[in-house]
Amino acid sequence: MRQAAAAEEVSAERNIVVLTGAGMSAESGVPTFRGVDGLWEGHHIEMVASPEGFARDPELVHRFYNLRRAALKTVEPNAGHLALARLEREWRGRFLLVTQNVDDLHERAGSERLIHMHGELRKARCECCGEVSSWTKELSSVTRCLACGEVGGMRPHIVWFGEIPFELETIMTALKSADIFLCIGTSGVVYPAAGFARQAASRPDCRLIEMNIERTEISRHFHEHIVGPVSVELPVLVEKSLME
Ligand code: BJW
Repeated sequence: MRQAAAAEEVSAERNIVVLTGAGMSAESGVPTFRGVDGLWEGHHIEMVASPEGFARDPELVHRFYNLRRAALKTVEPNAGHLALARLEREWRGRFLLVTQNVDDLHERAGSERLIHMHGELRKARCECCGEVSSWTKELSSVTRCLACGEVGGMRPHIVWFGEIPFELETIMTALKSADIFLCIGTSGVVYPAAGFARQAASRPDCRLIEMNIERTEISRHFHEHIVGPVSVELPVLVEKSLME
């Protein structure tokens, strides 16, 4: 692929919005959603990541998130996460990293200007009082809220199907003035994130770059495609982009 061409475009422009998906963390050992191992204990993601699924079987949903929260202790940021943190530090214009991922690998790599649009595994929310708190332990149907004391209202601070993702207004504003939209490791099937490329493309001068190991549902919207794993391709793109 045309790494050099993509890098030239990146360095020449000012405002960049980066969107990451599960492919970003795949090489760190965090499973993707729609790969060959896309089922969890035989359940489709919609069964365990929806308000209906939670109402039907809260303990199943808690177990799904408890296991994934615990698994965060066994994974580390990869070279791609580190490259994005470097891009943010050394970028001369406005920078915004939007992730669909609920792991904390971007922040552990050093990213700061970061939106978790689908929530965070290491946070919990009380449906009784609305308090959002850091959470590294297990959650269950009998967990007590540390803020209001109610039992039974605690849930993962995660955006499930049918719920509205976080900070959409900030994201849309950034996309409207983006000179570059870099989309990394997402299959482009879950909205509204899957629509960000079209939104960015509505600004005629915006360059759209997609990085993935394969073509996706939204590939047609992009001007450039970097085909390969993030741990290899992102450090190369960032290095070239930051060279004067
Ligand atoms: C690599 C790699 C490597 C691998 N290097 N690449 C019908 C039509 C249109 C929309 C809808 C519809 N019916 C319902 C909807 C809406 C629904 C939706 O989009 N559903 C679709 C499935 C059809 N969306 C919603 O409900 C959202 N809310 C909403 O729409 O609210 C209404 C509203 C919005 C805006 C304004 C007003 C109202 C909420 C979506 C919540 C998504 N939640 C999940 C689970 C929770 C988080 C969790 O538990 O972890 O979020 S679903 C799951 O999918 C997760 C992910 O963030 C999300 C996206 O997945 P992602 O990241 O793309 O992963 P994969 O596995 O699909 O792809 C990985 C990619 O990486 C692949 O392409 C690989 O090739 C690549 N790759 N290794 C580079 N090394």
